[in-house]
Amino acid sequence: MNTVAMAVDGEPAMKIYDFPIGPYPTRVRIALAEKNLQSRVEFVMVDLRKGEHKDPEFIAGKNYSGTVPVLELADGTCIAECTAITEYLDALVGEPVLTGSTAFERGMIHMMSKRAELELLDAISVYFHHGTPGLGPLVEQYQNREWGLRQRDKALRGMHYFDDVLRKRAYVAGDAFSMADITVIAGLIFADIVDLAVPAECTALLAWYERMKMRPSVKSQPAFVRR
Ligand SMILES: N[C@@H](CCC(=O)N[C@@H](CS)C(=O)NCC(=O)O)C(=O)O
Repeated sequence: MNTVAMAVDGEPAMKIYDFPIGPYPTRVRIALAEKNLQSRVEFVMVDLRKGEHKDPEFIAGKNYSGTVPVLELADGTCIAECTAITEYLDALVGEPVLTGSTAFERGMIHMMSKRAELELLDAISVYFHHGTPGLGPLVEQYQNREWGLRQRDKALRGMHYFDDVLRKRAYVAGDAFSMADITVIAGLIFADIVDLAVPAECTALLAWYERMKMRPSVKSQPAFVRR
């Protein structure tokens, strides 16, 4: 692991254990950019290709699940899971609100973000790890290709679902950008990595994605810049 960036404005530094082009870390990177909090964090690179996220030290000290991103607070407390990290960051700074203000918004955003994980992002992740060489033989010690291919098909169904949603509203969970949009964006970043094209008939999803890629918080991400 090596530190690749550090900028602190007098506030206690938080750390993000990160793999900059990874779809899940990109969720937190977008949230940080939306909230203008990048200068409050130090990014620590965890090289997934070398299996650094499976080091016993990382698992014991940072994240039992052996994944990134992880947010480490100044007192050493580690918060894993993109949804939890986004909720923490959202509560730190007022605007823009990413996880909802009213009970209705919070419920909708949490549901749609979870659905974006279940039906799209996590499904593509399983396809990546099981239906493709994934992170290579050092990391992928068990693969079940059939399970991977089923999850790829599930993700394609998920794309149709989100296309349908976006025919009815401007954003995934309502009429404002939210954590749910960020989760679908990460799903489409991952789809691109595994060469899973969004079906051409999903025109609302494709048009929404083009709009999302114009947001400064999105287009500045290494996942896009490297292309
Ligand atoms: N549920 C976790 C998933 C995180 C995740 O899968 N991150 C990827 C990075 S793109 C990872 O660490 N993959 C490595 C692996 O699963 O071996 C979250 O929301 O943070």
